[in-house]
Amino acid sequence: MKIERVEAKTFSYITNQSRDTDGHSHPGPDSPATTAILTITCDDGTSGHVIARPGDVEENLLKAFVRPVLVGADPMGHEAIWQGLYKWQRGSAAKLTDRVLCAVDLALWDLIGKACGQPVWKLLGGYRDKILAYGSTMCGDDLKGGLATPDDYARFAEWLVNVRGYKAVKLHGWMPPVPGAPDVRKDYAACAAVREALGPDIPLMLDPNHWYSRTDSLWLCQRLEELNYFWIEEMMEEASMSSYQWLTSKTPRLNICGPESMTGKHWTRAEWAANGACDMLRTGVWDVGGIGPAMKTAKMAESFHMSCEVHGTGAGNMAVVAAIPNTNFYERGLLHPFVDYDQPRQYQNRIDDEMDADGYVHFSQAPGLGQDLNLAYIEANLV
Ligand code: LLH
Ligand code: MG
Repeated sequence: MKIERVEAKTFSYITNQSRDTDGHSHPGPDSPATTAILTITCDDGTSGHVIARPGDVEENLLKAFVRPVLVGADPMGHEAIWQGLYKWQRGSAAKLTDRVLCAVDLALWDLIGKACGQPVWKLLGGYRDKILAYGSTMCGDDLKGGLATPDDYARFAEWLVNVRGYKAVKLHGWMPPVPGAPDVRKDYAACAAVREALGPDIPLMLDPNHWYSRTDSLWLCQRLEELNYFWIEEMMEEASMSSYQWLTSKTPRLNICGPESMTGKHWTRAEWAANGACDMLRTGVWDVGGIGPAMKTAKMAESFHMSCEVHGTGAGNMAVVAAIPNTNFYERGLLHPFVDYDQPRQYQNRIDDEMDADGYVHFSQAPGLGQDLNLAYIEANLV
């Protein structure tokens, strides 16, 4: 079995979510958007797909870096393929990003699963067939009845838990360019309002503005200790590992979770574990360059008796969460009172992460990554 073709197609769909000037998602009016599908096909016709941002699977990237490594290769050699791409990153003038590596790795794993007739999460370890999700809110906004006030967060958290069935909630605080953000005291007020609304026992987490100072971060963390929050993530620039060592040493009753967006894949995460810069490690397929480095992070974390909390949603992250023992939840979102998260997008027959009334996300038994894509819609809406 040999890889024969690697192709990307861009297509359009309608969404009611938009990104602000700092890249955070918010609800908006229905409007056209584009995304892409990357497909890897073998000589026997087996293929694997992944949905990716168009910029991560541009034709010039596929031509220059991806096809030279993949075409003619045995798809089962995913580590050899990943290493082949990784070794090319340094000389690629920063064009071959970790997100490109991730897109290729996910489509390849989807193909491997289909070739083996097995879901990817079972090939990776098959640790569990369901997990509790935490409801991960969008960042705060200034929309009336949205996520504009601490009370808005409290009312939405009540709905998430008491109506939709979530057993844990993570708040994303207010971040620029939302007027008045960042405001460490307002972030705290939202955390306090949600704790008050949900009672003392439900696990709560916070992902605030990513550029707080050490002193603002410590002030916030000490108050989250009093509110019995489970973890906080990315409250400072993650390039400064010593700031995280400093903060972790000062917050014995709050778990510091990271790094999320810091470059350096599993190697950076090993440095954080070895240097006491966090209590819980963080990985995510789109942050570290695919399933391979995310699994390496998780196994390394296990060796330090640390949990590895997986950043983000989607089929690739679900495969990792299902395969490993040392994680607490699946991150489901981003959620907002104005967005029906359970509704499939036009290019999906089914969302990847359906959740039952008890707050469990169940992992697909279908071969591959478990995405149920509407390929006819995609073909009919190519850009
Ligand atoms: O800044 C944001 O919009 C969120 O932090 C987002 O990146 C989200 O994916 C996240 O960090 N979740 O943990
Ligand atoms: Mg985060």
